[in-house]
This record gives sequence, structure tokens and C-alpha cells, in this order.
Amino acid sequence: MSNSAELFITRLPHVFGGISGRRDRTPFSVVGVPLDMTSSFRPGYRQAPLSVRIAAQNLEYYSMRFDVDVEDFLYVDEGDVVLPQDSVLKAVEVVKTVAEYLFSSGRVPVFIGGEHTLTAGATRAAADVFGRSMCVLVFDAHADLRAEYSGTKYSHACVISRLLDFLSRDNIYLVGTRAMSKYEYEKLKNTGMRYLTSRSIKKFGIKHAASSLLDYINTCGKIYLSVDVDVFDPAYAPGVATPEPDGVTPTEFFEILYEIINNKFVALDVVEVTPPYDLSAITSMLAAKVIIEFMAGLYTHAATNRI
Ligand SMILES: [Mn+2]
Repeated sequence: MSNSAELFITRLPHVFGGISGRRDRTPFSVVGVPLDMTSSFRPGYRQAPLSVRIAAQNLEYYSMRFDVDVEDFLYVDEGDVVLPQDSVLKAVEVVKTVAEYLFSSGRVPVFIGGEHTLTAGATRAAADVFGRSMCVLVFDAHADLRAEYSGTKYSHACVISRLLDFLSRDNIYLVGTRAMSKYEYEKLKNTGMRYLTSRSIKKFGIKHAASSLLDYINTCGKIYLSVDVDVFDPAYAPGVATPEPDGVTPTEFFEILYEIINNKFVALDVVEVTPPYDLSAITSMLAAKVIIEFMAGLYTHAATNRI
């Protein structure tokens, strides 16, 4: 990278999957964001970018689902964002600077968190670059709609409130929702934001979920996809900061992704993995798989220009 954003990136000896591609051959830029400041239960997010990079080394790059080989185009692993440690707000601003640079250079960033708070900076950059029709699709067990938590507005528990600071409710869709306080539920109802519970996905199935999401996606310009790994049932993703039972399965997630991904998607973040609680690296493996399938799916659609 070159320009001031370079000041905020450090290259690492470990790259995603042990291999990094050529900038002129791939739109994807993998960036680690080891933000680990506001966990209210189980910390350790700062270890996730490394852990997910190593997990990817042990997964196949050929996607049977999309019939495309990610090895044919790869991605550039840019390294990790160097974050100030004295203020979450400053850290979020640094993420925004890096994201803005990547978006304006035509890259498709794939952020490996780090806590969910990073989404507040990255999506603000996306909204600045892509305009008011940019939508954020958030897979998350939680509504994250608290005004503030543990004394900060920039807690991981408030990230959707921070998105509402600059986006309209119509630009946000929550998927896999199943955990919130009564205050957050009332706020969710009052704002009129769209959401799809994990219960609905189970009850009405993948096709129904995908068609609701596609109806929404048709109203959007560009789409930023944020995957809080706690959207998955803790049986599949135990290594997260705040596990919540009764979640979606990897198959449900990947099938929904298969149905909805198109060339409107401009970024992915995968957040909230906490390796110290990740027995057998099961959660890091799943996070790496989300990244590989996202790149496979988006590349297929970009290549065929199919919407
Ligand atoms: Mn969450």
C-alpha cells in the first residue's frame, strides 16, 4: 500500500493461508484488525487475525459450492492495522482511514477482526465512498443496539447504534438475531430496522431467508457484509467472546450466502473470534471458510457479471 494509510499497516510473517497473490490479479485485500479493547466477557480477539490466517492454510481453496478455485486469483494479505491502545474511538478512526484508502483504490477489503467495533469505522468509510444507498448486512446473534456499554459508546455491544449514527435504518439488515435486552428490542421495533431471527431461518428455511434478503438487496446500492461469528451456534463456533445458544449452522449460513451473493458486495468483515476459547481451532477454521467462500462467490459473480 502507499499513502498515509500505509502508516497504519504492518506487514506480517504470516499471511492468510500461507500465500499472498498479485495485486493486479485480484481485487481482494485481506487486512487483520486485532482490536481487543471492550470485551465484556471473554477477551482475546487480538489473537484472531493470526489464528484465522493459520487456519486457512489447512483448508482447500477450491469451492465446490461456487465451482471456482480461489487459488486461481488469490488475494493480497496487506498485514495488520496498527491500532492506538489508548482510545477505542481513535482505533475506529484508524480503521476508517485504512478502509477508505482500500475502497478508493478499488480494492475489496476482507477484514479479520478483532472485535465487532471495527465495523463502525469500516462501514463509515464505505458509506463515504459508495454513498447513501450503501447497505450493511450484519450476521450476528446480538442486536448490539445499546446506546453505550461499560462506559463507552464504542463497545462491541453498541456497534449497530454506531451504524445508526450515520446510516438510515433502511440501510441495515440484521440476520440470525436471537439475543438482546428488552431496551434493545424496543429500540429495534421503534427504529423499524429489518431483521431476520435465527428462529425464522430454522422455521421457514433457507429459501425463505434468501428471498427476504434478496428483496432487500434489490433496494440497495453496494453491500458491506459483516459476519459476527457468534451468529453460528456455539456448537460450531465456541471460540467467541459472547456465545449465544440456538444459532444458525454453517450449512444454513453458506447456503444463504450462495443464494444472495452478487456483484453489489464490496467488503467483508469476520469478527469476534477469540482463540483462547477456541477448542481445536474450530471457530478460526469456520471464520477462514467464510472468507474463502465469500471470495469464491464474489469472484464468480464479478467474472460472469451475473446479478
Ligand atoms: Mn454478537
